[in-house]
Amino acid sequence: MLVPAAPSGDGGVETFGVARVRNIGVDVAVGDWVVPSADGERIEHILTRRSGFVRRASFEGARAMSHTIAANIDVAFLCHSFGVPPNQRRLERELILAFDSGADPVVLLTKADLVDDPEPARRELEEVALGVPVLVTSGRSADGLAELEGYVRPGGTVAFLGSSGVGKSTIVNELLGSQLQATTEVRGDQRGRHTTVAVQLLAVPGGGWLVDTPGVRALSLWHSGQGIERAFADVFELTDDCRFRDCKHDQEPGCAVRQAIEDGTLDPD
Ligand SMILES: Nc1nc2c(ncn2[C@@H]2O[C@H](COP(=O)(O)OP(=O)(O)OP(=O)(O)O)[C@@H](O)[C@H]2O)c(=O)[nH]1
Ligand SMILES: [Mg+2]
Ligand SMILES: [Zn+2]
Repeated sequence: MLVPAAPSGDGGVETFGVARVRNIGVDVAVGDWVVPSADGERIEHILTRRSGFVRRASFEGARAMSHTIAANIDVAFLCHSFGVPPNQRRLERELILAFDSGADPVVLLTKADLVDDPEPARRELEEVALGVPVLVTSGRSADGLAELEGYVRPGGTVAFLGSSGVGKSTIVNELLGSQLQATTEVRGDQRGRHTTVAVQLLAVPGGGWLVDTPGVRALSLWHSGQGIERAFADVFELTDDCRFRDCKHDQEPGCAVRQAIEDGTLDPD
């Protein structure tokens, strides 16, 4: 469950005696830094999080439980595709969530190769972007990728958020320089297929970390009894119904996410 902290060079040495969590456990999230026990079997201590993306987890009694899906994110790329009309409302909700998380948001307009003039859509998102940079990029033509690389710094963590099919994993692969993350053709209506179904922490060869996430349909605001909280919806809600708590939504029996994709009940938008 634990992986060494140092991603590069010598096969991954635990330089400072801390490791980074790749899998979601009971009290840890993807991106957490932890101190493992000497035998590496247990977590002795979880380092204080600098930032966290939170979602509502299952209701226990009348109480909504929150659950951190990614921790210690420095920069959150809010990904929107030129393949669909710009969605200002969605971006507004994403910005609230990102600011809440403690990460610095950056808006990413993907698939620039699909349009002749990127300016109209870019301007529309910029109107509601509250001064956050709106970058134009294409994973296919590699336009704008150098600018993205500037956000990936040794020790820093960049997360990709956005609807299924906008091209998150394609850009992640470009930045990694390898096809680690699976990608799938979008449907005719530009909707994705939920190719990525679990949050993934990936080490960039030159230093730094990327977090690839499943496409989420909506980002909901919810009431916890202690105020309004903001959370991710859909894919993450389904994971509560998977048989195994640490389900990777791959080949596990009783996986609610795979089932919903097969049934067509998971809205890919
Ligand atoms: N034209 C064009 N197509 C792209 C670009 N980037 C990705 N695609 C295509 O869009 C489809 C979806 O890309 P993915 O990278 O799987 O999208 P994703 O956001 O990771 O989707 P989920 O994992 O389902 O959330 C694939 O067929 C990609 O080849 C791009 O810059 N231009
Ligand atoms: Mg993906
Ligand atoms: Zn599952």
